[in-house]
Amino acid sequence: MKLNDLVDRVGQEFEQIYGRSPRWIVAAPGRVNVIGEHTDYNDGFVLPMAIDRYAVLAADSRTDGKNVIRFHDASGAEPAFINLSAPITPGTPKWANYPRGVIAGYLARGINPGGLDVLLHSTVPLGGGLSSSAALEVSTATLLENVTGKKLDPVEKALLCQKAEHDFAGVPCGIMDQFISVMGQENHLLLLDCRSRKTQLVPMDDPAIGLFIVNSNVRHELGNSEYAKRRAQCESAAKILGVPSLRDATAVDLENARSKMSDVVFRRARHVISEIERTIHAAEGLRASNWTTVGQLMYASHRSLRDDYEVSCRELDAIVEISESIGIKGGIYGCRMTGGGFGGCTVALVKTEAVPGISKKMAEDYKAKTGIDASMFVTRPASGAVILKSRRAQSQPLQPGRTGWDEEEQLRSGPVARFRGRGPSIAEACSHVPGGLHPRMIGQDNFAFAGHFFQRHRLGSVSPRRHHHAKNTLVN
Ligand code: GAF
Repeated sequence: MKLNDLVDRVGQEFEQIYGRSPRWIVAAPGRVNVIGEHTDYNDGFVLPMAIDRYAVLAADSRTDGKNVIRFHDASGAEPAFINLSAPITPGTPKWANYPRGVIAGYLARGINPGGLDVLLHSTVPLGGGLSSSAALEVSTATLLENVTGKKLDPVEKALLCQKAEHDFAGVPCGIMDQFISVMGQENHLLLLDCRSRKTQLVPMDDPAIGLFIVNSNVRHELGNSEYAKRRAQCESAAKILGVPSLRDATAVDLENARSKMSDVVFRRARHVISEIERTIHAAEGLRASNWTTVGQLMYASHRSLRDDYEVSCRELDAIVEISESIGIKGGIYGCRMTGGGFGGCTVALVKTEAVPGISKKMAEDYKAKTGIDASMFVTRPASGAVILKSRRAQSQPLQPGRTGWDEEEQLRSGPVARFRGRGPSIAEACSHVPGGLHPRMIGQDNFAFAGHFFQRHRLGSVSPRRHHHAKNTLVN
């Protein structure tokens, strides 16, 4: 479902449950990691992208003045009640521990949204390794920022969400999932250096190439405990090597220290060290549109995760084997498991024109090999967290020298963008833009457009921060 349609749907669902329209709507995406698996907690590189599957939250202030956030889930899960007047601790229902942890983080920074009625509708498959939990954390954070008008720096926001997962869900995850859900950009992968936390955008805008996701529809229970074990094994390898983290070791260092560690610890470290290198090469390959090389790196990553890191499973291996049998001739350059492992999804780099044939063959062969029906979809890099409806209920004209841009409710319908909410003068000005505001101007070009617009009308300049925010608030 397109994000616009999803927003309409969530608005209606909110009305059915709470009897009025929501005042705020936000969304945060799930992700797929193209390469760089189990490297984030080793200070390495990862190369994820946001996908067009979102955790959407619609909300309004409570009408009874209670200092409680009431969370309903459109899927029918047990509702949650979070009392803001008492210390927030993990509890039941368990799914609400993600929002609980995020709310606790914002309260600790003095950011308090007050009592709210909230509805969650998520299209990120649960347990599919596509970061449904990070999407829920980041959408909660985005909602609190929208409601209060107080925004954290994006890095701090992502780290707060990661801490929520550590402290409230008990999962010692790295930083990848929350970073990409906050910072994803349409048509780009994000090369994230997990040590410096610096990011580089890697364009992925060739319509002939897509990412094909196959959900194995299995989730083996081992996941969380094995994840923590892997982290501990990596730390022990780094200690033996005498380096702060595996990011600082080379394949030669590891080989030289082989006799000092167990075979298991050696193989864990070999995966991480080689995966960091593969990730850097894959980013170069993508920049050069060298799809064959990127595909080979993806297959190598899968082998390493399967044999050295031992986080794959029979079903994921089956999907990769089927992909190899389809091959480049059939439209698949490479394929690998994605996310923490032990079930969930694979990601393949494919020729988009070949997707119908690939889907058919994959469905048949996977069913024949495992007896399970796979789900699959093709996706392109989507945008990170987005505000879809903002807190300003009243419209106020813009004043010269002020932009107010980041508080606009921005909707797009049909071929021309419409802006409504706080700025009737923006709507008016949009209609003065020769030829109207074409959808292609949404995205990269809206910066230029915004600058042009504000200069034209002498309404003051738009600061880079507001430019950034304006981009993040656009609906695709
Ligand atoms: C999970 C974690 F949440 C991430 O931080 C990352 O470690 C990933 O597994 C493996 O690459 O998604």
